Amino acid sequence: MTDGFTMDADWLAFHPNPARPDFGPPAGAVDAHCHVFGPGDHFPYAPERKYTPCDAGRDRLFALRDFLGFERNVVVQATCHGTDNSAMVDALIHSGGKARGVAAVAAGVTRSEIAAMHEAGVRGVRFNYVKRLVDPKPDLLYRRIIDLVAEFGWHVVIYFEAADLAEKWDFFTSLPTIVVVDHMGRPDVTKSLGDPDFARFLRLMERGNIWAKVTCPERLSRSGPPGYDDFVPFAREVVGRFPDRVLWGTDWPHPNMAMVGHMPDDGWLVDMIPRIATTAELQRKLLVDNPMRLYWPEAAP
Ligand code: 0GY
Repeated sequence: MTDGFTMDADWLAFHPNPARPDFGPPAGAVDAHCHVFGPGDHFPYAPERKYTPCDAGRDRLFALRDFLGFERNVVVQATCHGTDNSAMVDALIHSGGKARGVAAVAAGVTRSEIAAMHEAGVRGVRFNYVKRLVDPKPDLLYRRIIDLVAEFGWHVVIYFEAADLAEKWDFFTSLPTIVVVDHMGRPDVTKSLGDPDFARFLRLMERGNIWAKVTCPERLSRSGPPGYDDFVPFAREVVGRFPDRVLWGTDWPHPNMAMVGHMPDDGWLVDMIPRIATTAELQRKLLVDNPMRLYWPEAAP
């Protein structure tokens, strides 16, 4: 590990030497949820952040992409960089067209700022409702942002806790764009598939414009690595029912895992894919067709 670390970090470092996965992703596979952080001395972390991640620059991300057998990345802005998207945009610009991005923007973002990010490869905006990560903001603020980004064909990524979906239901279902739910809306995977909170999330998915990332076993599982077995039925259910509106990603470099207490091996995460998407066709949709349609429609198969 050569990246430097910030002094006040409460990070766990990403796995320095992940296993080479047995599962070979199909040609053109996209890691559709990952991040870049810093390096902090070049791209400072946001003063209002709730955690400080380990530095994890673009070159490490691109090396991991190649090692795991993927061709493209979708780099998602995380709260520790606030609404300064410089590190993410820098990664897109240096990716040779192999990365697209999802930004977090301030209330006063301008049309020309959105246009510049679009030019760099940003295709979505993320609204984060997880209270341990952000202070709540009024829906009105988000509505203005949606009006701006919809003109560019961007979608909205939402991140929330399962228990908060009921309260946000009317707002989420009023959104006019494609809406991508991070980490399946964070189900409690110790419960059954019939749990009311998960049932509510599945009802949300029944709306044609809602997509989901079947991601983050390392955050959601209580049974833990290497198999994260309790996570699997939930992800498999979502992939099986909504095969054309699901995405997968590593979540590298797995920020804020100190609270969970372990750092996953990215090779093991890739080896979970055939347990979640159980046929070659489902795997192709999850890893290639769906993310290409959303992020590289001009090159989609
Ligand atoms: C993730 C999950 C987390 C962090 C963030 O924006 C963020 O800081 O999304 C988390 O702590 O659950 O997707 O990276």
